[in-house]
Order: sequence, then structure tokens, then C-alpha cells
Amino acid sequence: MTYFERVLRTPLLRPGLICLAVSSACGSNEHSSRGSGAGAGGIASGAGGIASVAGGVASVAGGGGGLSGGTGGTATGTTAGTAAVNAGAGGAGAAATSGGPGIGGVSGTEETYPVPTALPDETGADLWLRYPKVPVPGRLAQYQAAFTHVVSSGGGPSTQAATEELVQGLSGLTGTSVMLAAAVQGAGAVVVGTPTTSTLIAGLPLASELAALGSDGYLVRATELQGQSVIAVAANTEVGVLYGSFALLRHLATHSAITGLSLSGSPKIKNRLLNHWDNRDGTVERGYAGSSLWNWSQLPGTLSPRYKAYARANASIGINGAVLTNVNADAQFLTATYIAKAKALADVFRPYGIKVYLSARFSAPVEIGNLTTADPADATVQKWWADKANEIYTAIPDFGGFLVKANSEGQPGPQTYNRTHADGANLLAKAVASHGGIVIWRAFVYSTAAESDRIKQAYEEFQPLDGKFAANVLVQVKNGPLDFQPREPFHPLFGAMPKTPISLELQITKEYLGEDTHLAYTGPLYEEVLKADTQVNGPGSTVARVIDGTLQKHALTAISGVSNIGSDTNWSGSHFNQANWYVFGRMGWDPDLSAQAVAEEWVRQTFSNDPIVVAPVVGMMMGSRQTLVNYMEPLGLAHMMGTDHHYGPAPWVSTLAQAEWNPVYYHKADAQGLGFDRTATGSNAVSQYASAVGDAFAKRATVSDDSLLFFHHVGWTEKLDTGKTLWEELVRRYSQGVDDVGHVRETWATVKGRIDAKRFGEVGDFLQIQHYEARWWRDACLSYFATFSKLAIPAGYAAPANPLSYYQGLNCPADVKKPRCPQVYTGTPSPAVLP
Ligand code: GCV
Repeated sequence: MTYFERVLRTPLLRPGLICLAVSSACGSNEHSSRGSGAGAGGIASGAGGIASVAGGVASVAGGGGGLSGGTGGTATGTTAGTAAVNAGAGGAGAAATSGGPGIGGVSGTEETYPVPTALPDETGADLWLRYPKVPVPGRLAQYQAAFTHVVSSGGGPSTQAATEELVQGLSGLTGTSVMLAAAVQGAGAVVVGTPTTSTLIAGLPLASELAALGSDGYLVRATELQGQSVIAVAANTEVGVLYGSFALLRHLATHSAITGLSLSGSPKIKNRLLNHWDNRDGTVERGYAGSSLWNWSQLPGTLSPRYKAYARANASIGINGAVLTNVNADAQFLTATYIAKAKALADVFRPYGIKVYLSARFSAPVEIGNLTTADPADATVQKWWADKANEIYTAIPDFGGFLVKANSEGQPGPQTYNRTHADGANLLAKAVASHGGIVIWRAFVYSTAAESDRIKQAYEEFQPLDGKFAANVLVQVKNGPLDFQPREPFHPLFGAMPKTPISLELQITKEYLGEDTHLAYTGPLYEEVLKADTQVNGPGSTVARVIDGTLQKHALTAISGVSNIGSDTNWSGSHFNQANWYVFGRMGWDPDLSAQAVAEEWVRQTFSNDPIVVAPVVGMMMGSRQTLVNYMEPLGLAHMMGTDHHYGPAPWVSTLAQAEWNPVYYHKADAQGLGFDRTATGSNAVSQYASAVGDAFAKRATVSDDSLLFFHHVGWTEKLDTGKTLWEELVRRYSQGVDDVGHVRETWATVKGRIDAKRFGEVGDFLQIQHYEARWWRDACLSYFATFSKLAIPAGYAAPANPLSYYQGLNCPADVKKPRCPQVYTGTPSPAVLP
């Protein structure tokens, strides 16, 4: 039985049985004073391969414990008893990655959800901020009694944004008109403010708790004021009040209990940025969701309503910065004309706590400043950047700073002048320092020089510069050393530059993970890297602790996600791609949140709180990344995508000008076997890690199967841990990946009628594309590798549908912005594992 079959058979899916343990707003830095219930379960992060994914997702079905996401789960008010019961039985998933201390607990209600009678079509434009009326009477009555008016007696634009959101959200959820008021007017008040903006908040005994929260933190508290029961949303700053308002709305939108309500939270990472790779001509590099959201030709005069909607969505998940422009930078963005356009966006975003940043083209002093050099040591260049910073800050006083890609993939940089990355970064850092700005300097370097191993370059260039960067510089490091692959080991620079603040760069847009159509929830990928233990200061030196600054004592901290947002009505190219934006924000706020917990709160807000929807859809999401790894690049394979567009399989490409542009460089298939030897007998990339980690990667006995071929060249008939030979295991994983997409389709079919027809149909259509394309990946890659292994497809597995030449001759996609390959949408993709 596959895990999807187990999901389908779960008793949880019977109408009326709810009580999914969930984590909404219960992260370790987002607390809730609730009754305790221990959740031992959890869905596998995917790190463990097929077996652990299956085990983990089985726990969703296994009595409810699996969805609790870890120990320390807490239950709210009236559902506390249920939580304790349900959160205990993790089943098979308990062995897999769980959510960690403090994650878990209960939202939802024990009431039976009615089968919806009329579900209006939805476009996805409202994202997770839909606020539909609560469809279960008991919970609805509680909410209607508790939320009748929003009380705000002062404050500026951020408080206004908070109250607007509360009025809209509470009105929607309760199905009543929740009004804004200046004073408590009987029962059901939500009182918002800071001790400075609200005398009501100032009068509550919250001072010591607020003092511990910092500038962005919040408290949401059931309390009494003027003899009335009220909910207070309090913070030290108005943006904190906004975050608290969103936390309250998230709690309610996941139908959580409110008796004794007490929520609090504060971000662990200071700068939580989206990086837009948006160009002046409206295109988006690696964007699959239409054109750029920024309508440069209409700015600054015309402001699309989507700018505010974008800001709301980001604030709701804690994102507080937007780099507006592509790291493959355009100097024109630094001209007065474009600064005025950026200012217009900054003005819209400011109430939502979002600062704008720009990518800086290093050669801008030459290109737009009429200088003859961009050498950081040149005094005229230094003055040019200082003047440019003054100009920007005059227009945008809270401008965040610059993001720079230098001396990589053809971008200009300090090395052109025989200067280092630190020299270049410090030039810009000095220009913005007096304004409170920062410089984020990317470590994704990709030179044109021949290299023994392309993945070693960033460490080689940056690690020796540790201690040489100015105090307001962060070095931004991609999660892995190669390039946003479906799976890579964590980047060796994490932990290796103790004197330098390091920002983590994740990719939200799925350049290498099926682009717009394939369902691949990136939460497990993010969780995998955040939990990866660099061991630089011994066990527990996780990437999360590096980037939140606690391991190496940095106050300046940041995390970036390469945006998947565009002009498409659904924002992200597909409904499920919205979840990747969502989870980036939530994990940026709290890198210790579990992917599973976040998936559940997203499903509840985006699709439905009905457990008949929540459990299977969370299961689909949690297994999706491993499924994609299996049908694209199992066992540590990497970078086998088609040239330039990175869509579809092309492991045979070998003729591109630079060796490391070619897939054959990465998989190194030959008559003996498959994989890149990065041990001491090969490129020795393992030596860039702390010895405990590098040694583990280097030994066949300790490297995980998921990273095997990333670090080792393995013989075709060598036995793996699974007891199968490499060839057999490869065929098994590729085949399982295809069939699991089929199971996802079956699972999705079970929520028909519980989700509006439009989104249900659109998701189904994309899953069908994914299914065919998974089979394409499998058949193309296995056909190709068979030319080296000289082995037949083992019994029990389907033969490739076409000869290798067919796949090599395919010419798709026609449109790289909405990539498709209709030629392969024929026949039946499954079964690949024969019954
Ligand atoms: C912005 C990969 C992508 C490029 C991207 C680059 C980077 O190589 O394919 O489109 O360029 O990463 O992160 O700088």
C-alpha cells in the first residue's frame, strides 16, 4: 500500500472526525499559553528517501498524531483534551523528522464540517487572506460573540493597516459587520495598539512582557478592560501591532479555539526579504507567473492595487523587505527616474513594515555616472556611490540597502580591478552606513575559469575574506553549493565565516523543481537546510543558528527568498506555488517551524479547514518534494535539466562551451558507474565542511543515499543500503516518483466538492501535466543511463515508452515562461512500478 492509499484510508477522513493537531501560531518563538499535549508524530522532511516519506505521511493517516509536528504541542482552551489524545499517536511518522519543541498543538474544531453546497469559483487572487465565514456553528458563535468591534484610539498608517485588516478579516470570518470604534463599546472588543498609541493598551499590565518582545514582536491576549472581556493586540511598535493582528487572524482562519487566548511572537531573523529577479522590460528571470508585478512604465504615477495586496500578503507572514530588481542588475534602476518609481512602491509598502532594496550594478559609476572606472579604491567612485546613496535616501528615507551579484555569470565586480569581494562590498557599505543601510553581497560566484569542481568556488573565494567585510555587510549564501537543485547538501560556507553575518538565500520560484506546473512544496527543502548541522562549533551548529546569529553572535541577520510572484491572477503561477511563498515567510520569521505545521496552516487558510481536505492535501504537499526528487534527480544526482530553460530532462548534454554548464559534468556517468567523486580521491569538496560532516559525506557507510551520487562515483552493480544495486535502486526511485504523482492525483480527486470547482480543476490539470512529465523524466534519464550501465530495466518495472533518441530529439518548451511539453502528454504515465 502506498502512503497515498494509507492517507485515503485514514479514519481521520471520515466526516466529523477532526481534531487535527496543528501548529498555527505555535512556533517556539510564537507562543501560546495553552494546555499541553505532546505530539510525537511528524511528517518526514523528505531527507530519508522514499521509505521515510512514506512512513511520515502515513502518520498523517495514523490517527491524527502525525500532523502534530513534534513534541511540546499545545492545545488551546476548549480543545485541550482532544489535543492531548490526538497528538500522541505519531505512528510511523514519529521516526521521521518532526516539528521540534514547541510546534504542534491544536487548531480546528471538533465540529462536523458540512459538505459545501455552493462554492463560488476562486481565482487564487486572495491568497491565504480569504477570510471566509466559519461554516461550523459552534465555532462561529464563539467568534461572533468574541469579535464585534475593533478599538483603536490612535496611531499612524501601520495601525490603520492593522485595523483595516482586522475589520475585513473578522467581518468575513464571522459573517457580520465588525466595526471600527474609538472606545470599548460592550462585549467583543479587539483593542489594538502600542503603549504609546493607545491609553487602553498602556493601562494593561503588559510592560514586562512587551519589553521582552523587541520591535517586531506582539502579544495577543484575552483580558478584561472596563469590565468587559476583550482581546488585546499589543506591541512595542505599530508594525508589531500589525503582525499581532495577522497572527490573530491566522489563529481564527484556522478555526482555533479562543478560550483563554494568549499568543505571542517575535522574529528570530531581523531582515526577511523577497528577492525579485525583475527586469526593466517587465520580464522576470526564472519567473513563471506572468510578467513583473512592477509596472515600471506606469510608475510612479499609477499605483496598481496589487502593490498594496502584495504588501498585505507579505506582512501577514512576516516578510519585511523587497529587493525590487534582478541581481543580474541594470544600472538604469539607479537613475533618478527609477528611484522615483522605487519611492512610489516604498510609500505603499511602508505601512506594512516593508522596506525596499535595489540590486546594484557594480559598474554603474561607469554606465550611468560617466566615470572611467568602477574601481573601489578610486576616490571618484567612492564619491559617486556616496552621492548615489544620499540621493536614494533623500527619496526613500528607510531604503534598506543594496543586493549585489558581482563577478559571477558575467556580472561586473571588484575583481575586474584586482580587488576582492570585500573591497567591493565595503565600498557600497560605506555609502549606505550613515543612513542605516546594509549591503547584501552574494556568494553565488560562477567564474569563466576552468575549475576542478564548480561547487568549490564560493568557499574558495569567500572563506579567506572572513573578517574583512564592513559591519553592515552580509554575505548571502544559497542553500547548497551548486544552484537551487531539488536536493543538494547544505553550503559549506554556513558556519565557515564566523566573523561575517551570513544570509541564507532560498529559491521560492521553482527554476529546477518543475517551474509553474509541478507540485513541489518547498517547505521540506527549507527545513532540511535549516536543520542541517554544520558542526562548526560541535553538534547543534545548525544552519538556522548560523543565520539567526546566535551561533556566531551576530546582531545583523537576514534570509532571502527568490520570489515566485508575478502578474498572474493567482500571483505565483499555480495555486500550490503560493504555499512556497507562504512557507518562506513563516520560516523566515521562525526558522524552527516545521514544514508540516506550516503546510497545514496554509491549507486551512487557502482551501478549507475541513479535515477531509486538510489531511490529504497536507500529505500531498509533504511528500511532493521527495516525489519530485525521485523522478528528476534521485540519489544525489544534480543539474540534469535542459540547457538555459532548466525544464525537462537533458542528462546527455555535453557540448556547451564551459565544462560545468553540461549535465555530464555533474553526473559523470561512464561504463563503471555514476556520480561525482568529491572525496579525497576526487575533487575533495568534502574538505570544505567541518571534519565531522566532511568525513560523513566522504564515507560510503555514512553518506545518506540522498546525497550518495553528489559525493561518490558508484558502480552500477554496487549494493546500496537498501540491498539493491545502484541500477536497481535508480530504477526503483525513478519509477516510484512517477507513480506517486499518480497517487497524488487520486488523492486530489477525493477533495472534489470540498474546494471550489475552478481551483480544483486547475490543480488537477497541472497534476496531470506533472504526471506525464514525471514519466518523461524517468524514461529519458533511465534510457540514457542504460547506455552506460548496459543493464536492462529490472523485472517489475515498465520499459521506457520511447527510445532515447526520441527524448533527445524533443524540442520543448515553446514558451519558457509557461513551459510545457505536449509531445509527452500521451499514453498512460503510470504504472511505472508494475502491479
Ligand atoms: C539571476 C542560476 C540561474 C540564473 C540566476 C543565477 C543567480 O544560475 O539560472 O538565472 O541569475 O542562478 O542566482 O545569480
